[in-house]
Amino acid sequence: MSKTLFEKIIDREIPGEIVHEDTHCVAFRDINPGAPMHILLVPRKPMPRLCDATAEDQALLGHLMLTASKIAADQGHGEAFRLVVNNGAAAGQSVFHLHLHILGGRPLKWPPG
Ligand code: DGP
Repeated sequence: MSKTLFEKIIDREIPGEIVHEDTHCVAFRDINPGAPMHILLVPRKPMPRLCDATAEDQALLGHLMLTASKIAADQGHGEAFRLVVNNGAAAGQSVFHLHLHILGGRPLKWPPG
């Protein structure tokens, strides 16, 4: 199977401004930021959508949440940030490799559009 765009960033085949990496995940700045802090956190394990995760992925998903919080803090926005997972095209997902959007650095309205 061909690599997803995000696997290519993880593997340094295409450029990405990486802000964090560990054995389970990689984080890099969104190419089209919707906020002063807009980082994408992706698991190294390719998984198209959150709804494709299984019980086997429980620890990985927990790791992503904790890592997202740490990244927000490292970026100076640990007290006010938003995590977004778009699941499926109708929910706005355009890259089918699970990713958490980490947004912050400006007031964020609710609900999102
Ligand atoms: P989503 O719509 O939830 O699947 O989010 C995909 C995000 O990926 C979107 O906010 C824009 C971002 N993106 C698309 N192509 C690239 C790229 O080549 N590099 C980076 N850093 N981000 C990208």
